[in-house]
Parts: sequence; C-alpha cells; structure tokens
Amino acid sequence: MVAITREVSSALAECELTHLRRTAIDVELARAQHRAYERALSDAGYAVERLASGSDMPDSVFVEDVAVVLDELAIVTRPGAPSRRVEVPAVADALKRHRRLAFIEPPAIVDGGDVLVCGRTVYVGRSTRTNDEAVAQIRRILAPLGYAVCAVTVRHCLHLKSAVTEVSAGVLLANPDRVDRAAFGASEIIDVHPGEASAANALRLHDRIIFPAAFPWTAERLRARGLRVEIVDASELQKAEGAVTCCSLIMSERI
Ligand code: CIR
Repeated sequence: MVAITREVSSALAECELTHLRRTAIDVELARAQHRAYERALSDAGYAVERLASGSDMPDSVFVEDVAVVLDELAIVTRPGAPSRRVEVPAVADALKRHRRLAFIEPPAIVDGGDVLVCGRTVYVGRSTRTNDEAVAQIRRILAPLGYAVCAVTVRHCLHLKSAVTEVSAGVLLANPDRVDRAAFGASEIIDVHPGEASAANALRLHDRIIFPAAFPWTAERLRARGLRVEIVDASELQKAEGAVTCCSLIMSERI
C-alpha cells in the first residue's frame, strides 16, 4: 500500500481560502503535524512517497485535490483554483509509476476533494471548485470500467468531502446540513456531532480511520460504531481549510 504526500510549502500562509478568515499559520508547526500524519500512515502499513513542494504552490500539501486514484487508473484533475494548477505535473509524474493516467480537460474543473469513491459508485460534488463538465468527463472515463458517477450538491463548505466521507464499506460520516442524505441511497449514515460541523472528513485506511483531534465528540461516535480511530492534530492545516483526506493519495499496489 502506498500513500503519496507532499511537503508543506514555505508559502502555506498564502493559501486559498473560501469559507475561513485568514489567521496566522505556523508553518513549522504545520510541518510537524504533517510529519505526524505521515507517521500515522506508515504505522498503518503504507509506504509514504513524499513529493517536494515550492514557494510557488502554497496549497500543494493538499495533494488529494490533484488526482482521483482508483484500482484501475488515476484521473489527474484540473483544480478549480487557478493558483493550484502548478501542482499538477509533479503529482502526475509520481502517479504514473503506479497507475495508468486519464486527464481532465478544460473547460472542466474539479478538485479531488469533491470526489468520493464508495465501491463502484463515485459521488462528485458540485462546488465552487467542480463543474458539470467535470462530472461528464469523469463519467466518460469511468463508465467503461463499471462505475456509476453521481453528481451531488454541496452546501456551506469547500468540497464534498468536507460534507461526507466513507468510514467503512457502506457506512458514511456526514454533516446533513451540508449534503442531502437522500443522495447516498441505502448507505448507513453516521451524523457528525451537532457541535462539530466540520467533522465529516475522515481518512479511511484498510483497518482504521485517521481523524482530527479537533472533533472528539464525533470521534466517540466512530468508536461507538466499532471503528478503530487514530487521532492526529491538524490544527494548522485546518486554518488553510485542509483536513485529513486531502493530505494524501492512498492506493493499493496492483498485483
Ligand atoms: C484550497 O482552498 O484549495 C486549500 N486552501 C484547501 C484545500 C483542501 N483540500 C481538501 O480538503 N481536499
């Protein structure tokens, strides 16, 4: 199992912000938290491949937005924020050692944070970063592989995965104010704790969930459901509107 990550840019404080006010970010602390996150991935059995960053790419630590990795291929995105398109070539280069690549083409825009893969169903959030043309292109790429692609409307947050993630096969963690439950058919849904609106982003690994320290009440709900939860402190990355799924691209090596 492999996890691609990308180092925290020295320019992180100049990150894109959509829903949060800019507050001071301690880049050294962000780097320490990011290293702890990478250790949590290694402890879970993932070989971490960390890419270098640069001062021209403040948001590059959020590597999830640049690709969608499936067993059969990886889709290289065209990020919705123009400032982030400079991140694409190095991620595509790293991914081509693991997967065949498909590319999103203009006028489509999509951030990987808007793409939630649940078995053979791929949910794509319509957001300020992802448009209908991207939904259509993803559908064209994935339909021949047997995936159903469903567009989902997202409210009051940056990405679909700020509203809902999968924590176990067929089990979702969601904030129902940000996304309609009905979009997810028969899936079981665990609601975030009402006092923790941003707690729906959990990183599902093969045997555990990586989850932010900022949301203890929702973490308790996950444990009560029988899930193994590993807590990481992501406070500095949260100030940049990042969460836990966005800092890695997770994949199994093909046999
Ligand atoms: C951005 O606005 O693009 C970054 N500041 C945060 C991206 C977080 N990505 C994610 O949750 N998938």
